[in-house]
Amino acid sequence: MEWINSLPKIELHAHLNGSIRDSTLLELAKVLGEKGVIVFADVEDVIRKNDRSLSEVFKLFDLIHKITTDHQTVTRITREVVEDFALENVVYLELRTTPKRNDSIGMSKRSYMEAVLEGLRSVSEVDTDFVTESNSQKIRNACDGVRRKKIYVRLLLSIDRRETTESAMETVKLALEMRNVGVVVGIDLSGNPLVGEWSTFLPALQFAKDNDLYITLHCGEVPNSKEIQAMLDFKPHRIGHACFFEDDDWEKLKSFRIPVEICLTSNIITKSISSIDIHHFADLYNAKHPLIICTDDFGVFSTSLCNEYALAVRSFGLSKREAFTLARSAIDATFAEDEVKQQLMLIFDSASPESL
Ligand code: 6MZ
Repeated sequence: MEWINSLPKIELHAHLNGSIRDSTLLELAKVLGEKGVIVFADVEDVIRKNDRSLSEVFKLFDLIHKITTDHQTVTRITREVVEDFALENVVYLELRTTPKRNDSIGMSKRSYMEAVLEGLRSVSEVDTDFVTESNSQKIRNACDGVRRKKIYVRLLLSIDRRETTESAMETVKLALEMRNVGVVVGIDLSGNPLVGEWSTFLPALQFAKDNDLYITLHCGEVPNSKEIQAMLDFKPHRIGHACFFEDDDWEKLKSFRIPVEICLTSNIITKSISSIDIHHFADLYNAKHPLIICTDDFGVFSTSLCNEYALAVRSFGLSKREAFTLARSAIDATFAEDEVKQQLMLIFDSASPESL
């Protein structure tokens, strides 16, 4: 399915530290192994393992964070992730990451995010646009005369479910400050779904919403009907996963028309969904409910956005035109400014399914 590579695509659910190239992770792990900070062989095994339960995934993230959480590495992985998405024709990327504090290396949530911004600035393989048109500091990499790929990038700051209300609030305040730069558009709630209480995060999320930040929630990644209902009642602008929804939840989701970020490979590998043919993609798609195909963690799950589209096309019998329409429909679900949405429409209009 070569044409899937040429299809313009929009990625709305990608975690920075889940989207690291294996080669980069192994290289970094080797250096830390040599310094005696970690045992390289342990890391190699975990990194190479493709089949992981949800709880193993979160153990892996703890390991990844040990390897990646210094300013220089955060900058590097941000650059590589943006380049990798652009190279598979992602034209708009909403990348999410959890701002981290680590006093021992002088890292604050703010300096972590500055390292991410530095990563965006350092992209050279492709043209990036990550500040709003109205911002006079508009940064655009020079075009080298050859037709280069161009990607719009916006950021979501994630709140990890292990955080306290105060820490979640700090992230929201940081997002509000960084919104002025134009690149940060919203807040995500993620992390191990078996940890933490909705009531802990609600004050910070409500504050974010009251201040017009967009909100997306990991919702229904494990069975928890009380939390799912409370999350839907909060009316987030999007949700991710929705694997363990019951009839009442589907009814509410559909009546509120909340778009769903669908991560097929992630759901199958973590066994949140037992087999692709019973995945809720089909029901939502047939109901014409807004949904977006996403990768979640392309490094951890060894996938790509092309691969996710190919899986959807194969599993649910989508035609080229249907896949194109689905990819284009993601524009409405982005948290981008209207001006960017219009640019994205032009990009899709200039790439009709017949021309792929
Ligand atoms: C819930 C997930 C996730 O933020 O350090 N994360 N949270 N469910 C998932 N499905 C498998 N995949 C990733 O990226 C890694 C962090 O993203 C969240 C977890 O909090 C993980 O630690 P950042 O860049």
